[in-house]
Order: sequence, then structure tokens, then C-alpha cells
Amino acid sequence: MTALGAKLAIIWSLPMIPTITAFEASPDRGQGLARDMPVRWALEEVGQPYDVRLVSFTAMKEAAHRALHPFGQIPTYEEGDLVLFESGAIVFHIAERHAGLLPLEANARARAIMWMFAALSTVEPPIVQREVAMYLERDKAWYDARMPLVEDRIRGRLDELSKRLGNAEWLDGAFSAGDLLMVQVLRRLGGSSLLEEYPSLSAYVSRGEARPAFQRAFAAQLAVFTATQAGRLDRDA
Ligand code: GTB
Repeated sequence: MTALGAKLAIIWSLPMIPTITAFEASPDRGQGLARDMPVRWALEEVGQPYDVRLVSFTAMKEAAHRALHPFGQIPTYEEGDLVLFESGAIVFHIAERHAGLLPLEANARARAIMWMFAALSTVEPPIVQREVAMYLERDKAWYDARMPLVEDRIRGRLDELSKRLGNAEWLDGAFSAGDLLMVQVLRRLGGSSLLEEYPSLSAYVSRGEARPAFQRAFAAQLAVFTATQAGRLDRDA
């Protein structure tokens, strides 16, 4: 092998470190509710190191970022020539490329993927509707009438989900990308009493949050917030 060939062989055998984007200043103040969190968590679960590029709200809407994300949002995921957006698709990609987040047995794998979709397209929508109402519609005349309706829709989903989970540790056998997304979706109810009304789901979320990979991901995004705050305090001093 030539020297160049040897160099290229080394480069090709090096693992590609993906880069994700996250809020430069997350409105959640480091609570790990923004959607870089499930991506970070998935990467930590599979032991894949990653880089993070922080983006401001202004930069998110500029052409350079829109070339990666047509809707001008975070997170994005870059790995060599591959660029992805949509946190669910990114978690799916990570789970497909690495062991640990999807079962190998075909039917169990299909069910884990089903739970990923259930988290994002069945359980999450009413939870997001509640946030939209709370943050964007509080001043509307119909707010007080709408909120109980939205909360009851959430209760309906939580009731059904808790019945299916029963006394199980995870949704379908071992912890999977389905649990990762479901726990992350349910975390958005933190601070409301809704989750507490379902002790088995509260315990399920706590089990997810207790995972070392979750803890590492949480600490990494919190460090961004803490550093931003420290920078602000320095500037204000
Ligand atoms: N479906 C997309 C995905 O799953 O990736 C949704 C991406 C998305 O909503 N991104 C948000 C964003 O970039 C950040 S996570 N928003 C900026 C914009 O649209 O201009 C959503 C989010 C934001 C804040 C909180 N919070 O403060 O608690 C929680 C979740």
C-alpha cells in the first residue's frame, strides 16, 4: 500500500463524529426539553461521541442554516455527506446505525419503531397543543374554556398509555428508541400535575431520566445554558 493509500485507509476507518445543532440560548433554561435532547440522549445511549454547533434564533432563519433545515429549526444532524433534520428521524437513524436502541429480532424491532411513531404522532400532539395554548394563547378570550379540553385530551392519552404499560419497566421488552422518545415527550408535562395523576407513567419517566445516558445528555445541554448565563452575568457586571 502506498503512503497515501495508508493515510486514506486510516481516515476511512476513523469513526465519523456527527455534529448536531442546538439552541444557543434555550428558552427552557436548561431543562432538556428542546429537541436536541432526544438526539443527545440517543447518541449517549449508543456511545457515539458528537459535536454541537450552537445557533441563535437569528442564525436559525438564515440561509446557511435553512440549507440544513428547511423550517429553520433545531436540531440538525450532519455526518459526512448526510444531513438530517427532524429529531425523530435523527434518533431513528442513530438507532439503525448502532446497537442498543432497536431490538435485532424483526418483529420486536418493528414494534419499537411503532412506539417511536406513537410517541411523536399520537401522544405528543395534545401535549404540544397545551404548550401552544399556555405560551401563545393565554391572552385569548377563549383560553380558560379551551385549556380544560386540551388537558382532558392529554389525560385520555395518558390513561391509555398507562394501561398498556401496566407494571412493565418499558413499553415492549428492553429499553428502546420508542421508550426514549416516549419518555422525552412525557417530560414536557413536567411541572404540571397531569403526569402525577398517573403514578406508573411518572415512575416510567423517572426510570428513563435515571439512565446514565440520559444524565450525560442532560448535563451537556445544561452546561450550555449555564455557560450562557455566566457570559450574560459577566457582560452585565
Ligand atoms: N418536528 C421537529 C423535530 O422534532 O425536530 C420540531 C423541531 C422544533 O420544534 N424545534 C424547535 C425550534 O427550533 C426547538 S425544540 N424552534 C425555533 C423556531 O421554530 O423558530 C421545541 C421546543 C422549544 C422550546 C422548549 N421549551 O422552552 O421548553 C421546548 C421545546
